[in-house]
Amino acid sequence: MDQPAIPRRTVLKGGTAAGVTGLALMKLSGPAEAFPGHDDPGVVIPWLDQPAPIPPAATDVAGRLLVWESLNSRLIANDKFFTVKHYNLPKLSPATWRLDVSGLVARPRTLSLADLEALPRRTVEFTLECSGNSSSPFFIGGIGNAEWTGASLRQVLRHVQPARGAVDIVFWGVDRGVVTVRDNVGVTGGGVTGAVVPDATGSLDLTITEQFARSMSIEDAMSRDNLLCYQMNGTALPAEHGRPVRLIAPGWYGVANVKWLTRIQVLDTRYQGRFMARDYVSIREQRRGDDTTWTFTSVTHDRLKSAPAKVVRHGSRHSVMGAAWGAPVSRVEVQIDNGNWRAARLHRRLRAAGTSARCGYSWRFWTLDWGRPSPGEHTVRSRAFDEEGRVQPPPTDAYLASRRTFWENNGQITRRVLID
Ligand SMILES: Nc1nc2c(c(=O)[nH]1)N[C@H]1C(S)=C(S)[C@@H](COP(=O)(O)O)O[C@H]1N2
Ligand SMILES: [Mo]
Repeated sequence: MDQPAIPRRTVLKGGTAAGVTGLALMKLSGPAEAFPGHDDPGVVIPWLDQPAPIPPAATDVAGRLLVWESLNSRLIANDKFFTVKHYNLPKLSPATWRLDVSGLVARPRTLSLADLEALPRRTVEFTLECSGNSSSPFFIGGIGNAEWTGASLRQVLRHVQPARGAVDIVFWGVDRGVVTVRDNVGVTGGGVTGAVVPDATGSLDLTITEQFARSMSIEDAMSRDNLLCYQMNGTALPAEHGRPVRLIAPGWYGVANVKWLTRIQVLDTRYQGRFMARDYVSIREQRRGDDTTWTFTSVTHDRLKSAPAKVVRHGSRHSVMGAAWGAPVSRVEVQIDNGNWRAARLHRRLRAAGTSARCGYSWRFWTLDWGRPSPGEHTVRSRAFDEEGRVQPPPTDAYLASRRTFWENNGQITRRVLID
């Protein structure tokens, strides 16, 4: 993979992470990780296919979605980082906050923020993407990249000593909301026993106030990169992003990264709450001979993906810049107007000087020199390859097309642009 020499001047211009709180003093240890290669920053040409406005039903859920054309540094500032919340926005006091770590453990513990801060701190750079990203016309910016700092989850779990038989770890947020479980127990008439009876309207729905929670197998939870995270890009975690402490599970889709953590519970059975077993579940249609079967799988790890971020004009020359993430990326190709796939130049993976951040979970930027495109409308499409040679699938890929839910869409993304 080519790793171009970048003049220092461009490095500073491209990589100053302008406006990133807490990063003002950050120096880059090498060539820019932003969009280098040109001495002038160029003129960004906005895509013709702009995302739809966030529908009213979703304005409380999703916010600050990434404007792809604005992407110019690898880290997204805290106040520009997309947010997703399904219930209320908790306001927790870091001073009185406590984390209860209990369940099937030998030594249950209650930890304060100071307790966590006293443990060795680790920083991981990780691209957080909502698994619903790219699945509706308004939701194409549910992604961001930051440096996350905190204590090792593995260390805390080892302290409490999960007992024999422990299989699942539940991460509870404090946020909660009223949810209705449809078709409760699925009984009609005679089979109803105990407390489960139809309400006055004859409905068997069960309405409860459920806390946000996600779980992980104990093996997954013990992965060395998981953090009980209290800092984002070098400053205290903002309220929207889970203050004072959230789980950061690098390599997992957004939903696994539980914000406003209040309790970690070790169980001897799989937890099957809303966000494990009912919501964020991919439903796929499978053909077996003449038969159709359905699979239901909870959203877990990220998938290999890329997106064109912007077209930039430098004089009469144009370039396409973009990002690739979700797996260790080995190369990216770009297709213009259904022409041949062309190799993009992958930018070097760099870590910010002065931090020990691991950056293996971070998106990588890429650039295609487009030369002098003809005036008129063009399509721009990218595809990423991982280190094992797997390719980001086209939307027509059979497995992708078998989904009947909108989670986990990692299909190739096509944008439209008008060159004048
Ligand atoms: N407690 C709690 N944690 C949560 C959520 C939530 O609603 N409540 N949303 C999840 C989802 S679906 C996503 S995509 C990410 C978004 O993280 P961010 O808001 O910091 O970008 O948070 C996850 N963690
Ligand atoms: Mo999400």
